[in-house]
Amino acid sequence: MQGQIYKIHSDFYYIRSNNETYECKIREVLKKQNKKIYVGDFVEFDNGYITEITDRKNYIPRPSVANIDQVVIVSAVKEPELDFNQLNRYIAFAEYYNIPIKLCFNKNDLSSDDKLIEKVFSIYEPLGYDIVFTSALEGFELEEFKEIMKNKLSVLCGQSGVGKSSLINSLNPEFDLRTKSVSEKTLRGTHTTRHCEIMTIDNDITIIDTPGFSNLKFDFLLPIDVAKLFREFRPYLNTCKYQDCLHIHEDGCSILDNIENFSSERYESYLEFIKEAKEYKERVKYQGVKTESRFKNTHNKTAVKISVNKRQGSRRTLKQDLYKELEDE
Ligand SMILES: Nc1nc2c(ncn2[C@@H]2O[C@H](COP(=O)(O)OP(=O)(O)O)[C@@H](O)[C@H]2O)c(=O)[nH]1
Ligand SMILES: [Mg+2]
Ligand SMILES: [Zn+2]
Repeated sequence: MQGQIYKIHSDFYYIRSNNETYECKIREVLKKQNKKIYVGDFVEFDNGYITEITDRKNYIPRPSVANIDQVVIVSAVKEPELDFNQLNRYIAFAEYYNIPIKLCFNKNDLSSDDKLIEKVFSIYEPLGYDIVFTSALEGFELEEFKEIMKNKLSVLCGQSGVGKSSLINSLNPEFDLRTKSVSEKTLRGTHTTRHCEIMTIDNDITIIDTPGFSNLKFDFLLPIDVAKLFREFRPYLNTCKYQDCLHIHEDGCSILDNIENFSSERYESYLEFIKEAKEYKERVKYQGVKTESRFKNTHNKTAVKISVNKRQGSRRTLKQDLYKELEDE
């Protein structure tokens, strides 16, 4: 039989297949091959055992989810204040994993600041991301929100307190996720860490509610690859005078020459991410591991490969997941 993993709990895998759910374990062979199963994976199973994992169309390593149709990034226009840099970070991560992006700006009832709305549109609309301004509380644009969620498996991400759970509740009145005020959250310092799970909101809307990508630093890729995560830079990337141009202060840089075409918020985020990637490169150099070794294209991005036996530390990082992915290939 075939189905999709919607929840994983220690050694148990929960599968949805033709509107039925099944609890399965994983076959020894698969375990030995060290194949990790993600929520969202399509699998074959038989008699309570998963026998095969279908190739993924995409995935995010942490939280481990696969076969996502879109990442919906939720921000609030107020409470908490809209943080463009954080938003650009989420966007760049989703770009890195090659997953379509939609932007939702919630709590629109709290702001009568048209300038902010104009600014959001002027920055993000030209990039081609669909935008909705919602109020889960007052019911603004919830139909539009529902429309972008239809017939898709969406990963909903965004800072705590922006209204993700409230938006999910608004999609289906029968749903009653717990929502908490921002102050309640900070008081208790809670991070409502739950297992990530595919929620079926109704027949045609499925959602994974997560705080987002757990490592939001760009400390796993080379500086030269950061610009590719910015859609608006892509057309210029091969036209700089120097091939290794990082578009910071170089001569003949076509991004700097056209800087007025880009929003200052976006360019500032770029500089910040570049800094993180540079720190990563320094660290790699310092550890004496091969930096230049093998370049390989994954999802159209270049990643540096480091030999397995030179890896350090036990904590799994995005970086390691990336290496894992390269090795699997
Ligand atoms: N004013 C206003 N408050 C909202 C809106 N959406 C959510 N909230 C409130 O913001 C707080 C956080 O919401 P919640 O859904 O738990 O956010 P999450 O952490 O992103 O899941 C709660 O007190 C909600 O009642 C909205 O559209 N307008
Ligand atoms: Mg929530
Ligand atoms: Zn340049």
